[in-house]
Amino acid sequence: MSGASGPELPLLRLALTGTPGTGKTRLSEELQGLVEIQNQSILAETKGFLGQDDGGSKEIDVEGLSTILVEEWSSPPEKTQLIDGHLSHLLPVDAIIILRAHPLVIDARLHLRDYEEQKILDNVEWEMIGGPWLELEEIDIPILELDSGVLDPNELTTEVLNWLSQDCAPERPAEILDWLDDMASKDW
Ligand code: DAT
Repeated sequence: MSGASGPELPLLRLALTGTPGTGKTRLSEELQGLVEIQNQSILAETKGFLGQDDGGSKEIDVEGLSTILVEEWSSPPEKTQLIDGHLSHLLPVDAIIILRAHPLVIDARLHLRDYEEQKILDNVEWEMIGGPWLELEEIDIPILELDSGVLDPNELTTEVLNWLSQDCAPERPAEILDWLDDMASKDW
């Protein structure tokens, strides 16, 4: 859909969050041109909030970044913005899209990457226990949850655009995906 001029969308800043492997990058590519995509790590680096942790990997100071963004984002953007990043739901955004996928799907997708086993396991567990939802209990902004293990990128794009066109209604999913419940209810 790159470069297409799509439906009129509300001028909001949206987080596109989810466990690594849920398809944030892929969905961002689909939405490119319809909304302005920002990568959370690049945003953090530009603003000086991307540091080095002990293991040498890059770590975002989300609190520091949020503090300056609250001021910078005090008025609406000129174009609908989507901030792609697994911590983007912790930024001062107007609405959140959470991508989910069954832990077994995450496991398979991350094995195709150059990730260490422990990192894969940490991410699979994070997804299994509900991922970003655990950090959103106090937050009172619209949230859309989509399953990238079921919907292909094209279908996800349609869902996102429909939701935005309806001014982010409904504000919450009728039921949050619960992989543990799902597994418990299976007759093994
Ligand atoms: P993320 O950016 O959240 O880490 P990604 O966009 O790199 O995830 O996608 C991880 C892998 O999953 C990649 O191989 C593409 C595939 N993928 C992404 N979205 C998908 C979808 N809706 N259906 C099937 N596969 C998908």
